[in-house]
Amino acid sequence: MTDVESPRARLAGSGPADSGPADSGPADSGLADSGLELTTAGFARAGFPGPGFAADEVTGGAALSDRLTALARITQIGSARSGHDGFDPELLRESEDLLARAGERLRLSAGHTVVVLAGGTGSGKSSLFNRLASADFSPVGVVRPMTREAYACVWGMEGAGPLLDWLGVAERNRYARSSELDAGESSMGGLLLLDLPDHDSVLAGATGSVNRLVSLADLMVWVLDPQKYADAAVHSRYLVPMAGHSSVISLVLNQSDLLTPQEAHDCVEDLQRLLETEGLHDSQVLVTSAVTGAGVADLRQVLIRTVSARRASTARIAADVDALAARFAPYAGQDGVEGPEQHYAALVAAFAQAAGVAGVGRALQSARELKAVDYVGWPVSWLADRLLRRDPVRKIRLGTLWDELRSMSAGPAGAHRAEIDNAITVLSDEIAPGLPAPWPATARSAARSQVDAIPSALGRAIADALPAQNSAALWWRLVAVWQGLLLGGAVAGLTWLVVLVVAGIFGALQHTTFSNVALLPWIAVMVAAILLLGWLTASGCMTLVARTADREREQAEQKMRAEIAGVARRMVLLPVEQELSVYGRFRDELAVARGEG
Ligand SMILES: Nc1nc2c(ncn2[C@@H]2O[C@H](COP(=O)(O)OP(=O)(O)OP(=O)(O)O)[C@@H](O)[C@H]2O)c(=O)[nH]1
Ligand SMILES: [Mg+2]
Repeated sequence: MTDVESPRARLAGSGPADSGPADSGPADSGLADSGLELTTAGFARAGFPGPGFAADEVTGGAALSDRLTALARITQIGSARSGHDGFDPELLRESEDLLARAGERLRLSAGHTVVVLAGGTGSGKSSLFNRLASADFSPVGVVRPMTREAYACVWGMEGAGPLLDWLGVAERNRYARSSELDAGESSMGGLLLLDLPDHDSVLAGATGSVNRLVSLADLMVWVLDPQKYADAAVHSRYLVPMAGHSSVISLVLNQSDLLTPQEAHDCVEDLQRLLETEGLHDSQVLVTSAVTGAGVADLRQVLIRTVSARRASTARIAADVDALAARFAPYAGQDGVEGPEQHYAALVAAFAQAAGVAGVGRALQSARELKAVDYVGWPVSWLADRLLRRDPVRKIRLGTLWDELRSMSAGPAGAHRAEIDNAITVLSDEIAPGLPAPWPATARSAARSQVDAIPSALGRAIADALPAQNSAALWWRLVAVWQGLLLGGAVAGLTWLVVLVVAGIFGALQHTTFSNVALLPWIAVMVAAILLLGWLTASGCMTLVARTADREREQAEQKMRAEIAGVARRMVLLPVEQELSVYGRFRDELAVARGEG
């Protein structure tokens, strides 16, 4: 490989165009020596930017594959949104028809025409393949069967990769033809010629694979040799099942150099008669010799006609894609869309309002304060309240408050549900007004997709934010002990006072330190001081309790709002964002389908 020519020159100049491929023997070494292997590997590495025709130059159609794929995607998006005020069902149906017409093959590569050489072993498929390619690409030999893997020669390799992958052609068996050095070959641009192993290896009698092969081929060339052209097994196993596709099947009677012209003529007539009885009315019969080259020009003409028919149908499909994409355009609108994020805060506030966060917070605060009174309150004033019947229902209120809290955490109901509905409607109205139909409606139904589950989710959000129970703080208990001691002291002082007074009246006083009447005012002052201290303790502690309860309310409200924000995001915002991203994807795919992507 010291004087390696450019791959293009190698490809164009290395073929047996002049000498013919006859008896060239196993060509492996020859191919390697000629640098053709190097060339193929080069294409594979470079993702086929190699020499030859760019398929889209020839047909304007390499991009058509992408456009068809994009059309398939927008049709899929539209089908999920058809119906009243949705995508036009007629447009969707026409689009599906076009995609079916174009088929998977065209979506893989619109710029290529697939021609398959099939037939029995030894009929001369590889020899004809090499003849047509003007190069020893596929080894020809005496070993039967010789060809064990498919070989491909592509006139215009660009964009053929996925198609070749789909056809199952190994990278080492892919060859490219250059156009520039072969005058007159530009009409073959986009041709992908396939040399298959013999029919028994490939088709193995399975009609499924026969159909698959026919469906992928724009033309199937069935190569027959003079000895076996009428072989009943071949006809009944392969040709008869393909009768429905006879317009894309050509038969080639090869090795005509072994026959006299009269014999060749008789064979052709006989073959045509056979085909007629088998229902292959539209199949063409050609006579060739891969050795002398006779009839190869006619075969080449058939290939050229197939290529231009494919180009014409590709051009028709491209025009149809243009027309359909234009009809999809009104669904894309002029501008992109802002996300719903900016309306999120308002939605959360409305949900918090509907769930009654402020009310729950106030109830929680009251419940804490009422509970604290039992511990830090001054029992004397509590007793006075009881006696004066000032707050007879306090205990009852405390009990019902927790019930209220529990019921609120079951979720908003009634009028509050209407508030939720309203908030969602406001959000969807604000994000979608600029969008063309059907997107405002689909965004709205995305926003409302989980509306029934929202009240209970809000209830759970509130329940999760509330303390498990209304339990007393440790310091409340300590103050309760202190208040108990003070109360005990006051009661003792009062008792002392009463005893002194009663005993003094009945003159039953003993002269002890505790029975000194002079102590009376001091005891009274002491009792008054204890009562005052109890009252001061109670009111000081209640101020502290109120402050703590207020902080607890704030914290609980914050937690509730955070949980509610999560519900709003999960159940409203995310579905809307997903729908808007589908809208964005629709616009992108439409741009590709219109050839702007
Ligand atoms: N005389 C004559 N011999 C031919 C012709 N075409 C092919 N041959 C010879 O027939 C033999 C088989 O040719 P191939 O091209 O390998 O046949 P094939 O159909 O590819 O065979 P498989 O790969 O085994 O399926 C070779 O020895 C060729 O030289 C022809 O037109 N005339
Ligand atoms: Mg072969």
